Amino acid sequence: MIRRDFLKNSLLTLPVISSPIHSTNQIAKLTKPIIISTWDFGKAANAEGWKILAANGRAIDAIEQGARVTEADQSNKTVGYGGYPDRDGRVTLDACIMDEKGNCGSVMCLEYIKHPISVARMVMEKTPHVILVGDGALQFALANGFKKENLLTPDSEEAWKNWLKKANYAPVMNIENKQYQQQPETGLFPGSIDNHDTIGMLALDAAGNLSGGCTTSGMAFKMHGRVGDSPVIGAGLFVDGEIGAATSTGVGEEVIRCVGSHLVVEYMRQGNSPREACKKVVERIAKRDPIKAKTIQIGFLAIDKFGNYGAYALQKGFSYAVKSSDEEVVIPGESYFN
Ligand code: SD4
Repeated sequence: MIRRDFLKNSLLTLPVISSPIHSTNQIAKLTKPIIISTWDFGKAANAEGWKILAANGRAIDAIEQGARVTEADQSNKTVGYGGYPDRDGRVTLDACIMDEKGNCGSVMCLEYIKHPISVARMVMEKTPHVILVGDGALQFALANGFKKENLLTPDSEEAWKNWLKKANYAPVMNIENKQYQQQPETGLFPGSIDNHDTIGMLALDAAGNLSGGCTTSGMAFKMHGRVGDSPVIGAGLFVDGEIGAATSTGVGEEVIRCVGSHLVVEYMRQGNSPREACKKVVERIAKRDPIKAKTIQIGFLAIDKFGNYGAYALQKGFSYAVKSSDEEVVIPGESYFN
């Protein structure tokens, strides 16, 4: 039998592999490449990542380049350059990146470097470690050619000085419900519901490989040294090339407590759709502390290895951006509380 016939015949005898069916009876379709990101501003980050994906590039490169757009955007007060400082006036950044093989890198409490996502990638690729923190992370970045820059913009400095007048340490994030919003005079979230948050990005490339990244300046006016979920592998980000990937935004402490992104991926492993998996984790958070859950925002975003995606948040106001060859959209996230 010539090789072509052999292949044809053996394919005929192979069991038919049906599309994966999630428990919602939603039939998964294969969408790749695709890139998704938290919040409305994820659209600009996706657009940059898409350039790489559309040219058959790697998901990990799309993530890094996409995240850099948000990190460089000084109008975004919770990521990178222009991010709000901690209560001592220091801008400390957290970021991590992960690929489909479980390779990952993270930096925590990194000062003076505009692109922590790229430092995280370098930790992943150039060291035997996963995490570098604080001064060690800075030394590593400088030794690898990153430039030391002042990241505190006049706007963010002014917001911090306003905050100092009362120094009200009650971090509340992105809650649309007025009753839970910080008052504008605290300076905590000027513009209130329009405050922007961490970017978490997930991408599936044309070769079917998944990667993710997450980058943030963390909670505004946090204690110096405080690190949230964003750079913690498993909490703010998790990628399993055989299943899917997830990322989070919101009050990091609560996400760390349940190792949220890893949990989302594990729920997907059990057959839940990305949306259902995110919802289950949000429900667990809400159940653990129902009173606190009313006062904070947490959102999860997930994608499976077929390119199906979904999200779920505690509160209204969460959104995410999607870019594939079929669509370029910003989608309002569903929420536990309405
Ligand atoms: C943190 N999760 O540092 C980050 C902040 C954030 O939406 O996501 N804001 O806890």
